[in-house]
Amino acid sequence: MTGVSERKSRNRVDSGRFASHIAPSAQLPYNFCRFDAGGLAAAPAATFVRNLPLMSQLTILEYPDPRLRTKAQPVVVFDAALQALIDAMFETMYAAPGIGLAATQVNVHKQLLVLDVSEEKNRPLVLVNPRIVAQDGSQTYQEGCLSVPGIYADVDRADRITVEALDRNGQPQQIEAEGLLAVCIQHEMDHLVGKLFVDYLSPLKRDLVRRKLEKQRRSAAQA
Ligand code: QAP
Ligand code: CO
Repeated sequence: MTGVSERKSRNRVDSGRFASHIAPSAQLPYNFCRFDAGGLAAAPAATFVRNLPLMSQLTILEYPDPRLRTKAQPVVVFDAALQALIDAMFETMYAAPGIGLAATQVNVHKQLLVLDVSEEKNRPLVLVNPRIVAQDGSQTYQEGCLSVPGIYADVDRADRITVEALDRNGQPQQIEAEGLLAVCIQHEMDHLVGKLFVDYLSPLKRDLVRRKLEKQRRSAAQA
């Protein structure tokens, strides 16, 4: 066995992110698009324009897209555009569904990530310009990534971390994390320096992942 697993049911078509009744409008920032009322129930933060919920779904870059290798720059301005980006990232992450999303994955090269590892999906966390200031122990977790759909593999990381970051308003916060939350923060922070969980695998396993993704995309394209 290779240690790299694949969940066929998770296969996802690139352009299939948008249901047929949802028209993406490319002219607007962050791919804002309108959903019908059915989309509203699932919307954590819908904005209304002329009584229509204005939802945002961001396009997630997929491995081996070279833009995933871009190093993110610190956030210096906490303006309305940043708030809109954060909201859109949460909507994209919850819709996927996922537990973490870094700005790099939606082709915004700022040091920003969102996560929610809670069962009830009611503990949203925003980390801006995060720094790990202490770490301890080690754990192995089977990770996945929205940018590497359908692929899961074991990765070793620190078990406990202390992170200093800013929140969505630019206020400093310190987070003590362990277990899944610690894994998720480390995984998302890797994205901000252009690193992916598949980089921890051997070149042989990584090549296997790349070929599995190509195969998935081929079968999705002809479906
Ligand atoms: C990173 O990953 C992570 O392959 C967040 O088809 C993962 O949210 C941190 C997802 C595991 C800690 C442990 C992956 C959704 C979501 C897929 C995700 C897929 C659909 C991944
Ligand atoms: Co990821």
